[in-house]
Amino acid sequence: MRIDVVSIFPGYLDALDLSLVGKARRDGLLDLRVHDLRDWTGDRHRTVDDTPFGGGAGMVMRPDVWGRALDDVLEGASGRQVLLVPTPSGERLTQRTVEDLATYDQLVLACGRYEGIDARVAERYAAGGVEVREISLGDYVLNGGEVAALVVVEAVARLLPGVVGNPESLVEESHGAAGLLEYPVYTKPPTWAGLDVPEILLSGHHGNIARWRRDRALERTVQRRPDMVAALPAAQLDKNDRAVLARHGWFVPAGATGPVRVDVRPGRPDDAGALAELAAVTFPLACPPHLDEDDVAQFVATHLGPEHFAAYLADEERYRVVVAEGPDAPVGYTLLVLPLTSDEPPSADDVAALVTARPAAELSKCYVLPDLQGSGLAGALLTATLRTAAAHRVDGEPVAAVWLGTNRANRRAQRSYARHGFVTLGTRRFRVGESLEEDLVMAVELADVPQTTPTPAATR
Ligand code: JD8
Repeated sequence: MRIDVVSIFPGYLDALDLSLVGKARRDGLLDLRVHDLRDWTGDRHRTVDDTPFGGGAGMVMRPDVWGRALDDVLEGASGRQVLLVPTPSGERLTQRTVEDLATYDQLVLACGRYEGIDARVAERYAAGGVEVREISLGDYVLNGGEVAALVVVEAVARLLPGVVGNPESLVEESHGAAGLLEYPVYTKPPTWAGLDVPEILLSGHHGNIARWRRDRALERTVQRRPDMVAALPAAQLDKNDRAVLARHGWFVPAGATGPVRVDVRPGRPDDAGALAELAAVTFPLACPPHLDEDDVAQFVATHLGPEHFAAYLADEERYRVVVAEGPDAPVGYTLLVLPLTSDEPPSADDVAALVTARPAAELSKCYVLPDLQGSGLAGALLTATLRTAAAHRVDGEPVAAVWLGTNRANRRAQRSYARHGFVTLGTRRFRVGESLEEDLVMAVELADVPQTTPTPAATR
């Protein structure tokens, strides 16, 4: 590949004589030519700039000087060439851009200074059939294009065959094909400044080490670059990946291209309307098929309308609502019914006989939209809800247990509840409209529920 850099400060690019790029030039893997723009001036003062038309501060670089320089540099080069003009107003340079530029035969970098280059330069070459790309390093202002030229040359050169010793090392990099930030790296000594290298890296177990590294890369990306998480292809996320993302509030809906951020939070009064809409969709879906639609609709109208949610959200002594807020609307929710006294029995006698712990709260509703079932969201909602119950005090006593009724046929729900410590205590009769259903009664003692998300052993 040939790269030409034109600048009034050619010495700025001397750093490219060093390190891998310098070696690539000496090994003939890269033909890098740095040119002084003033070589194409014609006057005694080697003038490259003049005052801006329309007034204003500073100076603008003359088009005629740039034209002579770029004509010479672009001429005679064979193959695919592109004229790159660094500017704060350019398209953001990314690893995808760099990977594309690495496929060209010639890159020409026009490094401006002052207030920039006369706009007709880019216009004229584009009109003349030369591919022109205005690029920016990022949303901050530099004094010229040379730094961008250094970045482009190094970022492109290291992708050229033979430049980086072990091409393998290009694979797991930040912004690489995986779309993740890189994992933390360590070397000798195993203990430094009282800090140990993570044990797993000394284990020699390559599978565990690879998993640990991927988990750390996912965590870093979630913490530092949520925009990159949203862009992760769902097809590249395995079960473990999805579990790590779920622990950080990112879930992959069925059929979605990638993860979505879901914020699990306490309900607010203004959630009433949206929660009623969500309940009207989710409650029927959890009902067994034999249930009469009218009965289901009557139940929804009687218990899950906006006025009902407004009441639940307004009375925190009796009710607690936890909402899973998706990008545009709630995608899940739970409704806890709290005891008003420490010895208040569950509302139904058949349940009160089964759930003997006191104070006991009822997990009355726990629903997520179908495309998020199996994504880990129900689990996150349950964890937050059990924590809410555990933090509640009735007559100074912490809530000791949470019970729920779930339709005998709803195996998926029962498995999810069991994963959170719920055990089946028996059954109860549950009325939906005119139909009397049989529910399983499950309960969990909150003393057994860890109050903090267990930190996976591997991170220590
Ligand atoms: C080229 C002249 C300076 C810019 C007046 C300050 C890139 N990410 C980036 N930030 N800044 C640049 C950049 C700045 C340049 C030139 C690139 C040529 N300047 C100008 C406009 C405001 N001065 C850049 N890539």
